[in-house]
Amino acid sequence: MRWFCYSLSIAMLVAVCTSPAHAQLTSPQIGWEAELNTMSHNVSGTVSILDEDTLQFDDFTYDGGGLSVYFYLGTADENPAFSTGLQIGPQLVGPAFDGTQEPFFVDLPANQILEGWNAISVWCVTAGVNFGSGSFAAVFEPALALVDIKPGSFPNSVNLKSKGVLPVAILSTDDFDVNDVDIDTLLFGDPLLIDNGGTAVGPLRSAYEDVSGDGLLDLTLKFSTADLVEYDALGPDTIEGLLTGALLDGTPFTGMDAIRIVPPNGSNRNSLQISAVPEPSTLALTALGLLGMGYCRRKRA
Ligand SMILES: [Ca+2]
Ligand SMILES: [Ca+2]
Repeated sequence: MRWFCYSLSIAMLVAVCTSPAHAQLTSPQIGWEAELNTMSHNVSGTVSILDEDTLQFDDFTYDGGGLSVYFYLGTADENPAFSTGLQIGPQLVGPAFDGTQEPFFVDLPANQILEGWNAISVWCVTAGVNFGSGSFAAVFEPALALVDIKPGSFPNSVNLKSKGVLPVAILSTDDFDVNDVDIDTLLFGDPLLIDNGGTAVGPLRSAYEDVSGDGLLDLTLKFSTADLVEYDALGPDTIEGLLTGALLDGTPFTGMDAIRIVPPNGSNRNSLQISAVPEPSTLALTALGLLGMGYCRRKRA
C-alpha cells in the first residue's frame, strides 16, 4: 500500500506543478468558488472550479506548520465529510504559502470529477483536524440596471413629509429586460442609511409600461414615502437611492439614481453638495441676507 501512496503523491506533485490539461467544460459548477475560512495555521484563500477535475487556488495562505496536511474534498463543509472525503494534490509542506505566490492548480486523481464534492478543506490527516475550509458556491457578478427615480422628471425631488408614493422605474435596455426581474426581491433605499441600520423597503405595487418612450417596456414601482421614512430607507441627508433585486435566474442586480430632498434642511448633504464652499466674504453677505430675510419675515408676520 505504501508504494502505491508514494507513487500516487509523486503523480499528484507532477500534476500540481505542471499547467493543467483541462477537461471538457461540462460541469454546471465551473466558476464556483469556495472561500477558505481560517480555523488555524493561517489558512485562507479562494478555491475556484476551473473545469470538472481541476481546482485553481488564489491567494492561498498556510503556515506549513501541520503534519500530514492535504487538500481534502468533502460532500459538505463538515469534519465528518472531510474525514471520509477525497484527498487531492500533494502533501502541503513548507515553505509556507504566504499568498504572494502565483495562483496554482490541483488536478483531481484520475477518473475523479468535482461533481458531488461541495466543500474543500486544508485537512490534517494525522489529527483529523480542519485547518480551514469552505463550500463551493456560484459567484454572481451583480448586473447593472438603469434606474430612473421619478421617471420623466429631474431633479428627483422627494418630500419626506409626503403621504404619497415615490415612483421608481427600472428601464429596459438591449442588455437588460425587465421581464427577467423577480419583483418579490426588489428593495429600495439610501445605501448610506441602509449600511447604518436603515432598512430597504419593497414596492407597494408594480406595472409594466414604457416610461422612457423607446418602445421597450419598463418596470415601474411605487414605494410608500411614509414607509421609506419610517424604516430609515430615506432621510434628510439622502442624495441617492439604490434599487437592489434579483433576476428570475437568481442573478443579483443593482441600479442607482440621484435624489434631492425637498425642502432642503439647510445643513444636509443636498445643500452642501449643490453649493460650492463659499468665500468668507460671500458667507458674510449670505448671513446678512439671511438676517435680512428673517427680519422681513418677522415684520410681515
Ligand atoms: Ca427622474
Ligand atoms: Ca422603455
